[in-house]
Amino acid sequence: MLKRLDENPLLTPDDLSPTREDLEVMCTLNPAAVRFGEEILLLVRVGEKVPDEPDSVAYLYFDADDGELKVGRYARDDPDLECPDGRGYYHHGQMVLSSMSHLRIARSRDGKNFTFDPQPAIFPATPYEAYGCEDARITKIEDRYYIAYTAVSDRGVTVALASTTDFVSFERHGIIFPPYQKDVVLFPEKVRGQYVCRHRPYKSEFNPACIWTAWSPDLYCWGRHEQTLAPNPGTWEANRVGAGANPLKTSEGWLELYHAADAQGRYAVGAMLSDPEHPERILTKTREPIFRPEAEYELQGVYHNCVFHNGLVLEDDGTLRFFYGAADRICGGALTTLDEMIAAAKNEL
Ligand code: MAN
Repeated sequence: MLKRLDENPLLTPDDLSPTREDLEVMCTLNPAAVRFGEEILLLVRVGEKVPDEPDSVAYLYFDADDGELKVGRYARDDPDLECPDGRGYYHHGQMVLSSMSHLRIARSRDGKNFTFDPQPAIFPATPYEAYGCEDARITKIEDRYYIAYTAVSDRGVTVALASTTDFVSFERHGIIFPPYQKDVVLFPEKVRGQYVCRHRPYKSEFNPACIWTAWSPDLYCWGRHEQTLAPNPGTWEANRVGAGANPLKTSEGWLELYHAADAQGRYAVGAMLSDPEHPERILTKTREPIFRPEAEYELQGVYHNCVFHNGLVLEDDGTLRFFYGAADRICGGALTTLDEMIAAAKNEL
């Protein structure tokens, strides 16, 4: 039902230059997506790193006091250093990321062939972004495009909001969710007089990572939080769930695609429909994933067995352009239709 594009991978680390000569691009992943006039825009997470050295591991961080990127290092043979997978290291239990991400636009006329802008769109600029800006979602609300993204630092994992009208200049609105939060996606219009979002608090010793719903009068202050979707033990969504791209208003309710990970950490995508007036209530959801890692570039990468979806474009003819990060390394795309995704959410396919 979701047909991978023949052009995949759409974007790879070879498609752009690093922001500094001493760095390299390690990954181009997890793209938000939007139609903007004649173009399809992706807002891609670009991870940069210090090239590998034999005796040490290096990490990048933005030093807000000095306003510049700096490099930290640990000796590879440090007994307190652990490397669980390609995403980062733990030193005395504290995580450092192997790459630092910024957000960059890639443009296309056909939704298949994309070219990166020469400069980043959103680059770490505050203490809350010291370790990077990750995994954006774009939602058009009235005449502005709002971008919710993950801001990572030693202050925790938070969610920041920015907006634009032209995808050239971006206004920052600060942190809208304190730690530990990810996967915030705004609904495109008010529901019963309030803005709505999904968000995803981290797991704790009491709870797994669930999708929540919150309400706001102004997009900045969020309240009336409720849990909407929890992981399902023993299934493809046993470990965690998180919102995908912008919800779409349909005749059957709000249609959303979301990500889930199983007990082994394999990421897949599901679909759900929620009540038009009460989006905190799910009407129906997929029993099985609608998209799971199958292609080589999804099975092998920085983080294996991963399809992470946060970009969706609905065309006037009902075509749905689905964009995703594969194995935390490259961007992919697939095509489906709105009708098929509604049928998938209702388990009718
Ligand atoms: C988390 C996020 C994503 C990433 C997946 C898999 O959900 O950090 O950015 O794609 O993990 O590593």
